[in-house]
Amino acid sequence: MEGVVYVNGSFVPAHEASVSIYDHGFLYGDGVFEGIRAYNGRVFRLDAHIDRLYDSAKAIMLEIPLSKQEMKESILQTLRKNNLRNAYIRPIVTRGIGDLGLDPRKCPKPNVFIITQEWGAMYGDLYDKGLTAITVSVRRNPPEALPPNIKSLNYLNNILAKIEANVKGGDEAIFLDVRGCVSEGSGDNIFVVKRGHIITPPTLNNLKGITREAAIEIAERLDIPIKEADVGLFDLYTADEVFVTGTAAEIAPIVKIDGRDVGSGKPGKVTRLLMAEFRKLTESEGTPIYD
Ligand code: PXG
Repeated sequence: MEGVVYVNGSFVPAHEASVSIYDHGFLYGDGVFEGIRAYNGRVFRLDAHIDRLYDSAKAIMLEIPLSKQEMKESILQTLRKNNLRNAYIRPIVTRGIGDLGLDPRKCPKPNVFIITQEWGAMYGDLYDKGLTAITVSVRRNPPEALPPNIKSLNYLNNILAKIEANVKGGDEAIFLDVRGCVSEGSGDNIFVVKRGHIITPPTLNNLKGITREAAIEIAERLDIPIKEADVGLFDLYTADEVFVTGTAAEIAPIVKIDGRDVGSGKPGKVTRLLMAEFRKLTESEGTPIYD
């Protein structure tokens, strides 16, 4: 915990920043967040992340006490205060302090935090070797209960999936939805490649990932056929390639699922091409942090 973090308009040493035990973000996971990356002095797809943060907040009737422009400026300022160029950025908006009841109307003032930290590759040498994945027994929250598109502070569904992958020896968990269709990873979206065609599940049962969107754009630009369609376990087990996308994970190859080799058991051609193109994108676009 180094540097400073943003707390409701002030900058506070990271090790001193705290939330009240009466904050409903702490008591109930009542709040929203984002995970954003900066590469080489530029914030990747900042506007898309801010739009998603405000959409998540709107879905839970949480009014963020900053305009989008103010939020954007506060994020850039936090990065500047910490002298960061390659960073992970975590804006968090909680319902704020209330009483021990659930009712959000008892919480008059949302709390806004922005944490930034130096950040490199999440999976280290696994980008070359590929990750192993486990399909987990816990199902992704159905949209009828808690829409996976709300990036809320309640990540227990994802944490249960991660625990199961950890216990069973997988680098990442793959969720199925309540129908048994493939949903997403614990913190990333999923794609399968079969005979040169890429398929990814529609975003009713998973988060509308910003890296997912970038991967789709890249595939379209390279004329690689790509479509959204339901994916089953059979499709996963018999795919030529599988990869996941996320702000933290970037684009990462999955080479083993539930003990079965994916294709050759090595990162495939399409995945490696998308990884290289994604790297070019993160290095060339984004909102500059410094003049
Ligand atoms: N699905 C879920 C459930 C996520 O949490 C993604 C997909 C990818 O979305 P983006 O927009 O980042 O391409 C996420 C990403 C982690 C971690 O430790 C991941 C996320 C949030 C917090 C931690 O891997 N979100």
